[in-house]
Amino acid sequence: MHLKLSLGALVATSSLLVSAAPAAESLTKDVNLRLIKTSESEATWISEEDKITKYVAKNINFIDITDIKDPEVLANLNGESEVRLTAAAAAVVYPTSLSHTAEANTAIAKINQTNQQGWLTTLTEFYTRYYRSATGTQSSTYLFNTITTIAAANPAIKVTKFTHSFNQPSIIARIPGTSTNLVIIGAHQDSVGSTSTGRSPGADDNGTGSVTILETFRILASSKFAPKNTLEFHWYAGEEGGLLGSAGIFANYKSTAKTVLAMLNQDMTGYSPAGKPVVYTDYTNAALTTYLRLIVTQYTGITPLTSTCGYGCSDHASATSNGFPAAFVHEEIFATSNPKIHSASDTLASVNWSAVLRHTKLTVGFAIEASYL
Ligand SMILES: *[C@@H]1O[C@H](CO)[C@@H](O)[C@@H](O)[C@H]1NC(C)=O
Ligand SMILES: *[C@@H]1O[C@H](CO)[C@@H](O)[C@H](O)[C@H]1NC(C)=O
Ligand SMILES: *[C@@H]1O[C@H](CO)[C@@H](O)[C@H](O)[C@H]1NC(C)=O
Repeated sequence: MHLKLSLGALVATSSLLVSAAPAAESLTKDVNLRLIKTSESEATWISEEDKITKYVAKNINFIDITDIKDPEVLANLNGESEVRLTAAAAAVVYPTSLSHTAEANTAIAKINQTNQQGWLTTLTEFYTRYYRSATGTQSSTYLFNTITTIAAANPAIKVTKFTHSFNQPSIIARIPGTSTNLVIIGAHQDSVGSTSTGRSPGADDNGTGSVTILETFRILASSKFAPKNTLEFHWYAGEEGGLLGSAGIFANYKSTAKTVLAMLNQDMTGYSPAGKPVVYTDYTNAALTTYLRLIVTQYTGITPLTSTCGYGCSDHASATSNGFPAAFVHEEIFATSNPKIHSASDTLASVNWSAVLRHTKLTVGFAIEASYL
């Protein structure tokens, strides 16, 4: 069943649409349908499996809004108004020069890619990290245990699972600061093949993002880095199902009035024929993105390219729609991005480790610089 509807009707009638389905559709199937958006103006009810075979496998981005109830967030997702930042986020002035380069360079010198290669090897050995699969739960447990072991270096760090309506939890590691204001660095942990049951090593998409932020976290944990702002590392579940994990977490942070000063999405970092990181300018915060460009240039020695990524492209969109400033740095321009993602060919062997290193450097730089905001 596909229903395309106008955006005005969407919020008011979304609960009616399921019952307005053709009589031939069984109730059981209706209950399992999901409402997805592929643009500000389009929404469609489809099955879980269709999300994978008709959208993910064809690289059509979407946001699953079935569980999003906040009218302000829905209005943002419908493009009905300019996204309003929370007051605390709007008050942030991002510096125009960097003042913690010595400290960041010391941390960057500790990057150890042997760790990243080991973690990514294990992540890609799960048959799939699809968020509704048994192996997707197991891969999340592996990640949680790995993060917990790393966190043991600093008893102040808390590692928690953030659970969702599906079995794979997101994971949050929190390094408390002297302020409760948050700086968040995220990547998604799940993978998907061309069907929900297909093999999906997901090495680059997005295993590389996961190990990029994991090594950053390891360096800060092992040095007992004590930030001013509280630093959180997020490994989102269910990104491939339409940004599900990040939507759940940022809805929770909005409803509990958390102050987020910056969110950096770090995703797909190991494929870079052009040899330059790319900063995306859509569904991101312009001031934070300018600051990110400064950080990328400083810590990689490369002026990043600029591009747009489209609607529902990745987890930064969830931060943005909930009123938090977000930025996204990616391995390549989307048009020439890794052709192997979402297939059995997205393997460890095709990961470009020098590109992962570059992204890890800028992530460490970002974590340290932004912790002083
Ligand atoms: C991994 O991250 C990308 C963004 O880099 C996001 O679009 C996800 O859906 C996932 N892979 C892709 C490009 O589909
Ligand atoms: C890098 O990590 C590996 C384990 O993953 C370890 O055996 C090795 O000693 C580390 N190298 C350095 C220079 O710390
Ligand atoms: C691997 O990444 C590096 C660093 O970004 C880049 O310069 C190089 O061209 C890439 N190699 C391939 C084969 O894509």
